[in-house]
Amino acid sequence: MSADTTPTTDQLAGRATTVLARLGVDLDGAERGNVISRSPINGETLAQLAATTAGDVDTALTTASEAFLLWRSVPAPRRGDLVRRLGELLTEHKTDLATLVTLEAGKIESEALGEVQEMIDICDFAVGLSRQLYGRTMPSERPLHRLSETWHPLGVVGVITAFNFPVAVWAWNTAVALVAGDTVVWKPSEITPLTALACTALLDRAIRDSNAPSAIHTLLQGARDVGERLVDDPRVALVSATGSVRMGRAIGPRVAARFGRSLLELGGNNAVIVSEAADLDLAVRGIVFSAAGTAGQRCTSLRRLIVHRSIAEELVARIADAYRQLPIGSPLAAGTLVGPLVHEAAFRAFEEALEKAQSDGGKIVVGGNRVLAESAPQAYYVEPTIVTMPQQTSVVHDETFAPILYVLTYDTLDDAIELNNAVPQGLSSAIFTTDQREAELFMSAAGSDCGIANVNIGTSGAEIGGAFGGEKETGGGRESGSDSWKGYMRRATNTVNYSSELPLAQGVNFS
Ligand code: UN1
Repeated sequence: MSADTTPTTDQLAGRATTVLARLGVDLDGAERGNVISRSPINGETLAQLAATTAGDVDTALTTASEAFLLWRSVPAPRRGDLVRRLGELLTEHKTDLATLVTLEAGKIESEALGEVQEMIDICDFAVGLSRQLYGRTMPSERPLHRLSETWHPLGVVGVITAFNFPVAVWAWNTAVALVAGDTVVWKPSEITPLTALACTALLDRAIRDSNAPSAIHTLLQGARDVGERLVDDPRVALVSATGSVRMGRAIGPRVAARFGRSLLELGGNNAVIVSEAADLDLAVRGIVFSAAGTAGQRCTSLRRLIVHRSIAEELVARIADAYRQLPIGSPLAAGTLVGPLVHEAAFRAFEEALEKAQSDGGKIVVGGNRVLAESAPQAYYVEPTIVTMPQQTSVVHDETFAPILYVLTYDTLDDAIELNNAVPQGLSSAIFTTDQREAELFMSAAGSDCGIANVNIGTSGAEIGGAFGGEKETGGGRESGSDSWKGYMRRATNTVNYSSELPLAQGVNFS
């Protein structure tokens, strides 16, 4: 366990101010209000910022709508120039932005740097995309006719992001939306307002450097009411929201009621199947990173281990052994692998889930405790925990945003896949096996029902090149790579007649 868990508030706030200044944000001049940035490292306040008022949201949507009229006509490769510049600035300021992610979200240095790298990667991807917004040409059934499709910018995109990936998920949406010709209004988690200020300052610089219209991106700070305005306003063509299933349940129907588009990336309840044919060394490493990394606070975090009965004891013992050696503590301390939970409510959810699991017959193999409470009384550090469960009870069906790994055993691969699919969420999943038949079955139509189905890799840590998202209560949205860009554009089908006749489709005669 790391000792350095109690940097003083002055140290943390001072560090945040210095880093923010280098990123182009001056907190001294900012208005104070009730958006509070509290560092999970010691639970103390880093800064207090003013929330965006209802009037400001309205103004932002008006200017974003006006800017859209300009931006949509800028050639897509020129829009790519802006995103290239953003990628350059992110590369230049990678360490500072990562430090801010550590201070505000509690991520260890390597994971915070990885998150910023994910932003740089999506900028690269989006720049390439700016020359590849391809439509198709289809054979027309009529002579001397051409049938094709064109992709056009959609409008204002409202981006709502969560605390746990405070910068990368914004970048997935914003880089792609901007090359698609959309303008963006961003409502970040109210828990991470400083990282949002920093991202906005970098993008504003990129906008200035590339002479793009300034209102193509606006930051809106605040709580739920700010997000609700985006959800209900018909000027927002697409609401792309990352967060809990509860939040998605509120957003989806409201956006649909006004025929807006939504892209939802909600909760996961991700499982790994470990078969008899698994390379166990690989499995242990993959499982420990996915389940204990980020203190279990990724939507892709591993929550369920479905292991073949014959190897369950050995595998669980090996993972438990690795867990006992995980350094828990301040993410600023060198060597820490498990940082804090984000706040007290997350700790209460951890405790409650463990109580429920035990009353359902679960047995804690390792972990289960809060640590470092004396040196950091306002912060919530917990031991990554393994619980063996007699069956998949309701507590296992819930996503608890904390490092709890439930262990279930299976006898046949069909049973394992059934367990994998038996939860309401459908984000990420994986199998560890060296048997190709098992791997293929897991990825087949009769296999995992999740948006991500991996082989010999954990459930978290996806690359940006693939489409990211999942099925069922995860919300069905896809963002980041592959053809997710289509969600940010509208499609027009074009039929052109270059003959001197007017033949009707389907052979209809109307003469
Ligand atoms: C999230 O937790 O909301 O696959 C996103 C991963 C990261 C993204 C996670 N690339 O774990």
